[in-house]
Amino acid sequence: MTVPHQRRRDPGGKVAHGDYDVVVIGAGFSGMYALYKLRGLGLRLQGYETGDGPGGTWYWNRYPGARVDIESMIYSYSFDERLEQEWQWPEHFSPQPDLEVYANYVVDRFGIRDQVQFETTVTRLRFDEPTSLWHVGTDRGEEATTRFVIAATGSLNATNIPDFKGVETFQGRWYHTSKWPKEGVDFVGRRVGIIGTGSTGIQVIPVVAQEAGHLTVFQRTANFSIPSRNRPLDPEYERGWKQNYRKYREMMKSTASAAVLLGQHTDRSVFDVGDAERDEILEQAWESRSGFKFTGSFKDVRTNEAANEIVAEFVRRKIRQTVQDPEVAELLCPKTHPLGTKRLCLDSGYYETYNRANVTLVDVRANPITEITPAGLRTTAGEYDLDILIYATGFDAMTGSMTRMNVTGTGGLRLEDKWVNGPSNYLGFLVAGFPNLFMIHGPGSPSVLAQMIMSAEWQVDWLHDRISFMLEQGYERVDTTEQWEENWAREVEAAADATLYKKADSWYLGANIPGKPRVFMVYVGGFDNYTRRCTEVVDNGYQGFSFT
Ligand code: N01
Repeated sequence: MTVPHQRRRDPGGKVAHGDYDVVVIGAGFSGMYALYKLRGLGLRLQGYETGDGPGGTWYWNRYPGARVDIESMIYSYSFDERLEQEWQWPEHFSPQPDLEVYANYVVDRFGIRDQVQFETTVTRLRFDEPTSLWHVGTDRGEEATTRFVIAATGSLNATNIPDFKGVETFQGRWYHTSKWPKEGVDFVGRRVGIIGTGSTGIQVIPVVAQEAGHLTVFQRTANFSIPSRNRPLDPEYERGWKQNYRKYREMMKSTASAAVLLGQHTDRSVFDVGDAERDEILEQAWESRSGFKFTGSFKDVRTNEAANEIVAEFVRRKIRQTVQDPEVAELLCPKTHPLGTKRLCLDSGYYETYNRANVTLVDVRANPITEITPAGLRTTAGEYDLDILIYATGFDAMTGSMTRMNVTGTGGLRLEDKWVNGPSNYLGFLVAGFPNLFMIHGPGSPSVLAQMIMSAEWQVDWLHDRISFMLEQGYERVDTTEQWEENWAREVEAAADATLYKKADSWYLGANIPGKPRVFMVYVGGFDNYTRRCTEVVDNGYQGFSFT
């Protein structure tokens, strides 16, 4: 449907078009699709992207070993059947370079590239009440006005470098994994240090270990990881997917994770089987080639602490069997949180890496890092001389990309002030006092706990329909209220309370950033329930939305 722009007027009757109808911030997988999809409404669209190319997460995280932990046949766009059929993934779990190539292919194939101004960061967003337009300022000193803003800014975009004393004094080279140089880094013969053993650390460590003269890993929290058993994509397997894509995509939509891992779902409890049978099931899942199939072996791993502990102990046994030095093995055994309550990692030879003579594991929980020095790093137990220091220290997740953008809503309300006690919003989309500003993968949506390409497509389609509705009805503004935000916060909290997630000091809770309010920021009730709730809200007469 094409909607003429003349429909929209300011309160005085003058046309208040703005420069654009929709500004999309970010050209990751969500932003790219938003620009494509909204074109169908005949709107004037503009994208902005900090990087010089598309891909978002898969543009920035180009550290060695970066790889998606969802199967490539699943982790891909579903909006165009020809794209599904013509694209060939070389590997079962795609490495970053393949995902970046895919992103570039998509922006060219669908004419999206010209809609994006690359190498441009949005540094300011201000809502102008008289005209109901957003003023968008960039680091190039430009300012544009637009009716709607879609913040496709990513859940894991705002880099976290811990506030160590002396970070800038280090005389060697240092990098955060998510701002990795395109030309790569030469580790040969170097003394390399890595801080962090989350999903990123666990991927980068085995690769760097193969090149470095010596690698020292500074671990604060041991994490659970299972082998990815990555391999070239089997042509037979690919054919099976391509023949059944429509059916599989529909199945994905009806799952909590927006991913279908064939044969994964079970109603079996850990306690329904005896020890020997349980071990056999876990052993098969461990050896299987389906990644997260392991956690799907039993239905209660995410919800029952005793069930979780049995599966966690299975993983610890694997670690003790793999790592030759018993002290190192023990240090690598996660004991601070239930399995899966921090992102479960998929690795390629992570635990085996600690059998190498050139790798040392340092416990910075027992002996915290006190200072970065010109020569390296100091902990309460000693000093480590380094040539290269890698921060695999994660992100100011879920909220950082929004609060760092300098966003001001109605009545001069600043987003970072509004969110001082946590990221209140409605359905993960809309923040009261910030009309016409929509988030994709916002806090309070399934975001990182569902397959993000499919959930982005679903969210964009949903927004498309809301914008279309507003244009048809001649509405200029949509907002929500604090009451509806509170209602949604209760639903998000209740979903988390039904699981073990809050038992970990994770970034899902904001626990990785000192001073950040502890609010569970991901809707863990499942993609299927989330989409049902959003649909219900609309069907019930746009509950919680106020249109002007
Ligand atoms: O970040 P993290 P990440 N002193 O926050 C440590 C996605 N992802 O980049 O656990 C010492 O998980 C911190 O220690 P602790 C995925 O969703 C996906 O690894 O806070 N250490 C932790 O070990 C993932 O969850 C893929 O005690 C400090 C590490 O740094 C998300 O991105 C691949 C410290 C940070 O881990 C983030 O993962 C990669 C300090 N002061 C990432 N501060 C795939 O698809 C922090 N740490 C496979």
